[in-house]
Amino acid sequence: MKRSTALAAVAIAVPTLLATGATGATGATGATATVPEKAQGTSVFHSRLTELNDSGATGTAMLRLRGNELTIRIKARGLLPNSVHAQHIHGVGNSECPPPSAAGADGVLNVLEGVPFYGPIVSSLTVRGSTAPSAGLDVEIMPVADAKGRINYRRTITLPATVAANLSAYQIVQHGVDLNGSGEYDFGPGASELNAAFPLEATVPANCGTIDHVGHQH
Ligand SMILES: [Ca+2]
Ligand SMILES: [Cu+2]
Repeated sequence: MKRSTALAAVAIAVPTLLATGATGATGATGATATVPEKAQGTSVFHSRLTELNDSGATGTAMLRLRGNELTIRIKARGLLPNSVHAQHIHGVGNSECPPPSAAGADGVLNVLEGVPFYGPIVSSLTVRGSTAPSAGLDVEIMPVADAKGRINYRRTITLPATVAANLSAYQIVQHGVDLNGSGEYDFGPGASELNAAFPLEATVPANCGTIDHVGHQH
């Protein structure tokens, strides 16, 4: 329980660091602004999640957007089993995931080293409750991989209007990698650059995928 207590405590402190640039996001219970007639109908998107940090974690996401309402399904595998994995939509409208060289000399790509590429959190893909950027590391409501390292996630959320209007320029990122192969998150590889009370392993990105538009439905 010691570790989960630490994770919960840090979840309060870290989101402000992760959420820089995300001011103006409205979160799950955002405004019900009217959507222009031409924007009605459903847009369909796909994302292929490819590993970062040699995590072996891959996946696919299917996204259906109507106005600002997003139904997202993520199927991922190869994640650290029986462990929580924070996941988010990130971006600044640049449609980019970090290259291996972004990891720097130590070979480990931490969250901040990825931010110039995948951008800040714009929506937290929690299992319930808030989807605001400020919930970015609220591990109590983030998905937990099963005993085989799989996450099967589905939720309908409300996106900030600015994100919904340009969804194909954003990315999906899942976090948490057992860098030292110990079978759990621990402090062997060090503490998170976001907060020293948090294991680096719990916050490093495990995969990233750009969101690609595949069509419309009416
Ligand atoms: Ca470990
Ligand atoms: Cu993230």
